[in-house]
Order: sequence, then C-alpha cells, then structure tokens
Amino acid sequence: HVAQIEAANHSYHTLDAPEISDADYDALKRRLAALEARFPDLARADSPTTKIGAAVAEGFAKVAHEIRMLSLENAFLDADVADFDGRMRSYLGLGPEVALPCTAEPKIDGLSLSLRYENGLLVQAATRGDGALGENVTENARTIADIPQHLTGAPAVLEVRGEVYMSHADFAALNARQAERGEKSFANPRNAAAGSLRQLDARITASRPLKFFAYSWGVLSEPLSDTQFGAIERLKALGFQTNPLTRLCADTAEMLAQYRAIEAQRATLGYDIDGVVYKLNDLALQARLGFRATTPRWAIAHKFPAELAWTRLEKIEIQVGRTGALSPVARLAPVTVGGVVVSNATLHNEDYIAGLSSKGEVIRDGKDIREGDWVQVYRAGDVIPKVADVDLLRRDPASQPFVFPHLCPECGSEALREEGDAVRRCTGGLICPAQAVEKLKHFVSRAAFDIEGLGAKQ
Ligand code: JCF
Repeated sequence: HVAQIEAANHSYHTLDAPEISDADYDALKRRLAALEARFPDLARADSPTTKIGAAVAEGFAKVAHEIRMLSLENAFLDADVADFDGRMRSYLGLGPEVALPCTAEPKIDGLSLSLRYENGLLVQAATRGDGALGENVTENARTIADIPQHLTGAPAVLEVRGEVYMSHADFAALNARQAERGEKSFANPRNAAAGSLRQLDARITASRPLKFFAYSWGVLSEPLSDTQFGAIERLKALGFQTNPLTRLCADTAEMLAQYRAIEAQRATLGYDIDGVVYKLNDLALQARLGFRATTPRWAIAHKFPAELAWTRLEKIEIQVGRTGALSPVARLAPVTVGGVVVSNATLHNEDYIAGLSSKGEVIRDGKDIREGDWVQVYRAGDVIPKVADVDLLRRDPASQPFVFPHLCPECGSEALREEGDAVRRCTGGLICPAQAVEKLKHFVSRAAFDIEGLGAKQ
C-alpha cells in the first residue's frame, strides 16, 4: 500500500500525470490507515498517512551535507598550473622524476547538485548551498532525464555530485516560450538552470529542459575506484552522463594541451563552460593532500580569459525591425571574444550610443560611441555581443558624435521617439519594406502560428 500510494503521489504531484483515480487513491489511503490502526507495530514512520496533501510550499527543507560540497581554487595563467603541480609535489615530498597524472575536464557553468542513492534508489537530491547546508530538491531532480532514479551494481550508499545545466538551444527555446507567455525570461543558461531547479512546484521543473553531468562523489559505502579517471568511468557505467571531453593527462604539458583543445571547442559545445578542471588522478594521493578551508589541494579550475576584446568600430548601421524600431548595430573589425569571432555588436539604442542608460543615467562615464572609435566588445555565453567601453585616447580628434537618424533609413518616413520610450520608430508602417518583410517573416514563423501564444501575443 505504501509503495502504491507513493507511486500515485509521485505521478500526481511531480509528473502531473495521475495514474489512478482520486477515488481509488482515497480508498488505498483509507485501507492503509485501517491496517496501521490494527497493526501499529507494522506502521512505517514515513507512512503517507502521516503526510498532509502536497509538499508544503514554504521554501525547501535544508539538507546537511555529510561531506562538504567543495569549491575549487582558480588558476588563470599556465604558470599557475605549473605551480599547482609544484605545490602538490612539495606537499607530498615527491621529486620531479615522479609523474603526477591529472584528469582534465570542462568546467560546466551550471549549479552543483548532490544525489544520494541508497541500495540503488535515489533518495535525496540537494543543492550545494553554502557547501555545508543545501536545499532538498529531490522531487525536482527526479524530473531530470539525465538523473537515474535507480542504479544497478552501485555501492549501498553512494552520493553522486555533478552539475545541472541547460544547453544554449534549450535556453533560447525556453526564453522564446517564456516571452510568448508573457513570463520572465532568463539572463543566461546558468540562471535559467538555477531558476528551473529551484521551483517549489516540481511540475515546472519537469517542463524545463535540464541536463546533468556527474563529476564527483560524496559519501560512499565502498570506493568507486582507486583513481579519479576510474571513478568517472564507473559513474558512466552506472548510467550517468559524464563529460566526453574528460581526459587523463600525464603531466602539466598534456593538461595545458587539453585546456587549449577544450578552449578551441568552447563555442561549438552548445553549453556554457568557464574553464577546465584538473584533478590529481591517484585517489590515495588526493587523500594525503586533503583540503584547505573550502578547496581541495588536489584540484584546480583553470579559467578561460575574460570575454572582452578591443577592436575598431568601423561603422554604425541602423536596422529596422518588424515593429519599426530603429536598432543601431556596430560593424566591427573582426575580433575573437571568448573563442568566437565577433564582427557585429548591439548598440541597443540612441541613448546607449550617447552614454546614457534607458533610465537616463550616465553610463561608461558618459563617453559616447563614434564611428572609427576603438571599442571594448563584451560577450557572455549566448548573449549578443555588446560594445561596453570606448578608448578616448585612441579617438580621432577630428571625429564627430554619431547623429542618430530621424528618418527611416529603409523608407525615408519620419522616425519618431515617443516620450519615455528609448526606441525611435519608423512611422511608415507597411509602406516601409523593412517592416513589411519582417512582419511577413514573423507571420510565417512558428511563433506566430503557435496557438498557445494566441492572446498572449500582441
Ligand atoms: O564543472 C564544474 N562546474 C565542476 C565543479 C567540475 C568539477 O569536477 C568540480 C566542481 C566543483 C568541485 N569538482 C569539485 C571538487
């Protein structure tokens, strides 16, 4: 009865897909209560009869991590990685003749999660929180396809740790869906993943495209392996997704080579990473090295350089959108930003070019943006690159401030800016070829035909 009721609870509350009728559910629960009244010694402490309705909607219960969830020390330079190797050697009293192989894997930009399995069954999922105390998100984690609900051949107690993340494609589709429904969109895939996992209603989490990579472990009733690489392979064999770019490297040179290889693939991976994690492969040596306050001595995160670059702004062009909005775009001398060649960046609107925010506040210390300027380009994850700063020392003294057009560059109609609107708009309507084409494109797009979007849209 207990198992049947729990299964019914799960399909009803978590999956939003009831498998038995309400009447059958109530009958089951009454029969269980009657049995418990007759044989109180057999009643389970966690019986569904002791619980009231759905989970309480008052934040998440806290979970104490038996083994703290760690963060990683950062490295930025190749020399920092060589130092990491040197520090481990001196701590262990090992000379340069001994090899210290390490694993190298992409550092996923998501949020960490600890999954506890007992006798192969997923019994708890907890966020990292402050490392010592996390949030109980078990029901939400059960809705993630990459997270197995049961394992075969696993240690009796196994805590698997890893990263919950969202792919670029899923993030873009989610944001489009959110916009269509008039709901808030997310700034980046990391925020979208965190917001989706930390939902009090697991049915919302279930509707979000979350993924999971396993890369570590907490409490274990027996070791997974005697090496880091072996442990990851074991997690993979148990049914977890592990990052396919994980490699075992013989020395610092191979670690740096894998760093370059991962960096080169960064833009085409389809999900955000912010560096490469190296871990000493030998788990006995890991144990000897131990921890500082919050970070292990046997691991380090080699971060990618900031996604900023300087280049010349060759031209400012104005694009006209479906609604007639005039959007300024910077045409740039091509430059690599975070592993991607960028030759266009958004300038947002007229005020942004002039050095004002959409609320009229001074930005960039009031520096305006001009054609011919040297500009700093900023790119974060999937977001459209933007011009973040201007180098006044390299500005041509003969240059002039950009004059934002008051006529539509496509049809010549007047372009007006309404009081309180950051955007200037072409008044040409369907006379304007740009608006006509963009409207037609929108009309034939899936978004415009999405029945669910009707009413919410326009
Ligand atoms: O991908 C990550 N964000 C990531 C984080 C990968 C790892 O191997 C980690 C981590 C945080 C802590 N390992 C530890 C020990």
